[in-house]
Amino acid sequence: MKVAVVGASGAVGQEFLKVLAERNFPLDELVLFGSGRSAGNEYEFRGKKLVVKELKHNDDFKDIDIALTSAGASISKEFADTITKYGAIMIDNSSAFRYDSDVPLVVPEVNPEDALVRPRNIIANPNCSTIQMVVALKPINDLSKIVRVHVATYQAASGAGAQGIAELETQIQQVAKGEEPTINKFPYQLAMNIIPQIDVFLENDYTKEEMKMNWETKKIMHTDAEVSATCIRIPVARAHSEAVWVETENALDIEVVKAEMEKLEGLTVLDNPSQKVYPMPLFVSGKDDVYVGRIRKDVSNPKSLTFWCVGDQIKKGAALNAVQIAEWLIKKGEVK
Ligand code: 2RA
Repeated sequence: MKVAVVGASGAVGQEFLKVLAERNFPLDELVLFGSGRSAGNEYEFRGKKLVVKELKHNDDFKDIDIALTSAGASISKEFADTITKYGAIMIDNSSAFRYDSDVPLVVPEVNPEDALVRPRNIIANPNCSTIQMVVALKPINDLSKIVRVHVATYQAASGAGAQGIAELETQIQQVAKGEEPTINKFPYQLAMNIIPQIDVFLENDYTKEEMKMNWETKKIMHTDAEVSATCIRIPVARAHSEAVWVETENALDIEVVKAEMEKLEGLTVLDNPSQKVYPMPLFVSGKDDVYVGRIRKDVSNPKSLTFWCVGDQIKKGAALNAVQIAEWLIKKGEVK
């Protein structure tokens, strides 16, 4: 098995290396690709030094079985044919193909079978904020069809990549010293602040990040349920949090919901209010699972319930989800 990581020097690229090593992924060879700028960078994998090759339109992908790509949408679009033309399966973390009808959008806990139909040999990895929410929604939807979802997200700085977390750290130091904070990546100072904008505003006054949660949830869950999201950037290093309100066709018993959530592999229930037990980003950073807590009936609507969920957005929200798709394909004999 030969695996490629495209965008190896980025935050998600580096996480791919960690996750592949951690899970003892069954590969014989790992090849790293990157831009001209990152070509030549060296990283260690299973005790061996690997050098990043420049991504080019050539035959470098001839023997690759699986390519894990996270180099931005324009690179994914430009190189998709080069990557897949000899049969490599491209599992793409960018937004380039998520809404194409001939590209499945997959979260292994929710819709793994969709990965079997991939006419272009491309599988898209959803946006991080959607992944963690649909994992938590899956057991609820199995009990009673979800009619609508309201969600407010609290997204970590590292969702904006390595530069995002570096900017937050610099700003925290600057603010502590009484200096003017440097602002590049985020629209405003993030340290000591929260910003109710992630990505650009669209015509309906939602941001693209918010509409991704609507579009992607429908595609992954095969549902017509509408999702109304407000996505907020908060000064947290890693792991996104979400407050979610879910309306179902039938009223649900909260204890049954909790029991079903507990059964889903990949979802951990941390919910004991009297003991102050609930998930928080500081403690979920670096973890594989999506964590849920504060699960309760919505006092405003008998057919609605509400919960809080936290997931490491670089791990389950990106690299781990892609690697789990690859593992599922291997298990199903889809990788020759
Ligand atoms: C963010 N969801 O947190 C984005 C990254 N895909 O900025």
